[in-house]
Amino acid sequence: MKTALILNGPNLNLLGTREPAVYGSQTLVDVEKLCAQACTTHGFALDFRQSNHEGQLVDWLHEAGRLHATGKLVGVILNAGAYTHTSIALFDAIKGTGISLIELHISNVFAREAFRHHSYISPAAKAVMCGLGVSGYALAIAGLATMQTGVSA
Ligand code: CA2
Repeated sequence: MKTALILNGPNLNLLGTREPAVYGSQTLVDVEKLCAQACTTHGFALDFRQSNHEGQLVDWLHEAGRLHATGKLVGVILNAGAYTHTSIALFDAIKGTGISLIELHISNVFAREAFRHHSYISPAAKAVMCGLGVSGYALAIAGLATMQTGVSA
């Protein structure tokens, strides 16, 4: 069974506790449950993580690259939070790994402040998804299945 690695960046541990009009009322634990269900549907093992630290996310992307090399990784879904808009280090960590990586945002970043319109992640991602709320995570897992086989369950 291949693993879907879901990485969440800074402040996403606060999901469901503030700004419900932007991010909804579900917590990160709820999102993990939703991802577990989607992974069961598609026959993937789930590895779900969150960190507020850029270097930790870089280390996890390196780990994903090593897992990809063994053929045991179906892909990565990355919500890098605000690091999306600032981090060349995350771009460098993804670039050249060959990982199927989907960049995900809960909110529609293009309908928000101008500083959220640029992403350092997008040029290194296979796909980008935003504005679908937390259900975007389940849709992105379906997207990994489609990328793998060309067909979604
Ligand atoms: O829409 C997204 O998923 C974002 O990646 C979320 C980031 C933001 O900086 C990006 O521009 C778009 C912020 C995550 C902060 O999450 C919170 C959740 C609840 C309460 C406070 C922060």
